[in-house]
Amino acid sequence: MNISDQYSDFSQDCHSLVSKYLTKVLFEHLKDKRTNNGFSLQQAINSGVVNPDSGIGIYAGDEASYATFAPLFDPIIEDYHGYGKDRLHISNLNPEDLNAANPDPEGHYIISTRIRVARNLHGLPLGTTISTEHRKLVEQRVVSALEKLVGDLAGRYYPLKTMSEADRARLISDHILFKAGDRFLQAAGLNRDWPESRGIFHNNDRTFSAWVNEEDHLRVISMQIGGDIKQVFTRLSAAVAEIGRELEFSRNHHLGYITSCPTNLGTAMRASVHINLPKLATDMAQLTSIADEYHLQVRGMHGEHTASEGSIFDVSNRRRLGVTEVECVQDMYDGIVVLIKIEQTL
Ligand code: ADP
Ligand code: DAR
Repeated sequence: MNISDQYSDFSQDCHSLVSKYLTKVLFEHLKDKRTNNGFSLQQAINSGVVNPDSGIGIYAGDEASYATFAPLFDPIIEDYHGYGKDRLHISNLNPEDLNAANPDPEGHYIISTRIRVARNLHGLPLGTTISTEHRKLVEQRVVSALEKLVGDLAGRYYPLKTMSEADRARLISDHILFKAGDRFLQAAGLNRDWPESRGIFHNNDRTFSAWVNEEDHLRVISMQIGGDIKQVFTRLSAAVAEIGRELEFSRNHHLGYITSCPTNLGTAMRASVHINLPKLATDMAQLTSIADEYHLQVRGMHGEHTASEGSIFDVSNRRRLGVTEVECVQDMYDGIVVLIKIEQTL
């Protein structure tokens, strides 16, 4: 990565949070600081420098980054999450606390439901700066924990390096496998040594999967056809509890679970449905207004930075930090109930 030591003004058409808060004075104050893993400000902001269309434009290299570069991370976290630097983050993964009867039992609207959390191993650098040796150690520890899963979570690990093209295409088309990282992740250093020590684990009926060394050390994913959101959350919670018995995750009382990208801090959870809304699709202003009111994010169905296809949308919770996991799923659920009601009245 071509990391510059000189501050350069961000272009006028750059609206990222890093361009909003990284003044020349702050750059000069932070540019010679390093975390205990040697991670620098220049490495942290490189993605936002190289990609002026970034929304955020900054990644962490380790848990310490959020403290070492706090004068920059704190205002970005407050702006994105509405979460002040003195707040404490509380977790609650108990599905009994979720009020979510299937909002679409006949399957007229919801095609599939997916809930994922990100986790990083305590004491090891994040993907942006991790060495090949440490990345292999992450793979070994995570796969060892995944291979201890039993019952309906039991499955098999598929290293990307030895995966057949047919398997890869099948898993991507089933929305199970991650694609090689985009230009934002590339500029953040997250694609280094690709596909070394990357892979995917999934259970026999592909309702549970885990990504190893993509954007974070581990992504734990529960997914199934239809709108039984509570069942998907129950499976995710059980998997996270089982894996958490084997691995120590990086977290603290203020930021919750530590992630490479500050947008994922806290619960590190994205709960989404792929939902068909043919009438609302003709009124994107109304869809966007409801999404804003119910803290929802609307993406294309092939993942982040992809366009919607026809009237099928990926609708998920936007809040991740300062709310519990139950509240993340409740946010998505409550918004989906409203979207379906409005779709039915149009
Ligand atoms: P993230 O893992 O941060 O949620 P993306 O938005 O890129 O990342 O989604 C990753 C993959 O998961 C993509 O292939 C996307 O199509 C798929 N996906 C997301 N939500 C759903 C869903 N509700 N049903 C099926 N596939 C989904
Ligand atoms: N594209 C980067 C990251 C935004 C959040 N998405 C993640 N972490 N996958 C940006 O700054 O817009």
